[in-house]
Amino acid sequence: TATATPTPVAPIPTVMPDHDIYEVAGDAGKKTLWVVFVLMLIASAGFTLMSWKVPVSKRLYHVITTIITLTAALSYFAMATGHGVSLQKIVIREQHDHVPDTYETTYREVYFARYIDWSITTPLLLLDLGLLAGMSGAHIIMAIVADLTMVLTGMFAAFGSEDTAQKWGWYTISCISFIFVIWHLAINGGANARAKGEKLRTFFVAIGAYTLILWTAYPIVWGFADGSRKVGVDAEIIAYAILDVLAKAVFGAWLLVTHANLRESDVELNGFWSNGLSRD
Ligand code: RET
Repeated sequence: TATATPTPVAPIPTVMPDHDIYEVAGDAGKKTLWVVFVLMLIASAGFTLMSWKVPVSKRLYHVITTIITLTAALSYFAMATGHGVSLQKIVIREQHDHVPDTYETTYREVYFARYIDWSITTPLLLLDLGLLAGMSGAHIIMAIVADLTMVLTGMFAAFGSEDTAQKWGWYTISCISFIFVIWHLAINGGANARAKGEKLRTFFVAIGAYTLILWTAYPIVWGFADGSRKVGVDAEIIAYAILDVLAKAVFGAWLLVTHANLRESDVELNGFWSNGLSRD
């Protein structure tokens, strides 16, 4: 006689397993942070040496550009030593049909030192470009304020919680600010650079396009890393590292070398920026 075997029923767990996931830097990420720290130091030293050949009244680009890489070096030191990073708690609700909802908790590293770095360095990068193009003080200030808005709202986005308007709301505000920055640079910077002659215009268009492409990559990396978290912390660190070296060190070298080769009238600064008192 056949006896029906009861179908086994999976017990409903009374205690949910510990689901916590940690997304933190591994060896590759940590090494990358140290490498960029050293590269930024080397770039700063190189730019300082280059400035010695230039009279003080014409050193403004050298000074600005060196501060940019030096700030990055400090920020990378902070990140490499484990400062300037916090663990962001991310709680995701999982809805189920027949059992109660469960919550999955992930802790992901947010390198907030980046935002401090960017709030100092991106305005200075804009100052480099604005002065090069011969933009007015009013336009440079507007571009810088939009840029600071972009960076600071971007930081709020990074600490925003899931399932609320925080994260992607701030991200949207940051992207709109970014469009303002690009707008000022392309439209106003472009028009002013044109007035400064063919050679300067060609250079401004080239370094402006380079800047535009690199800067646009930042919100894309953010979207994959902090945003949708499809990309791990190491990949995030490496992506930003490449962008930072290109947008700061390579940008600076290009600017300063070209500056040395352009005619004086091409890169002329007005009295306020060059300090008209200086005779050398
Ligand atoms: C964030 C996220 C929110 C949306 C936008 C962003 C843009 C960041 C940019 C950063 C540029 C950094 C540079 C650093 C050093 O050289 C904050 C990532 C629009 C454009 C150039």
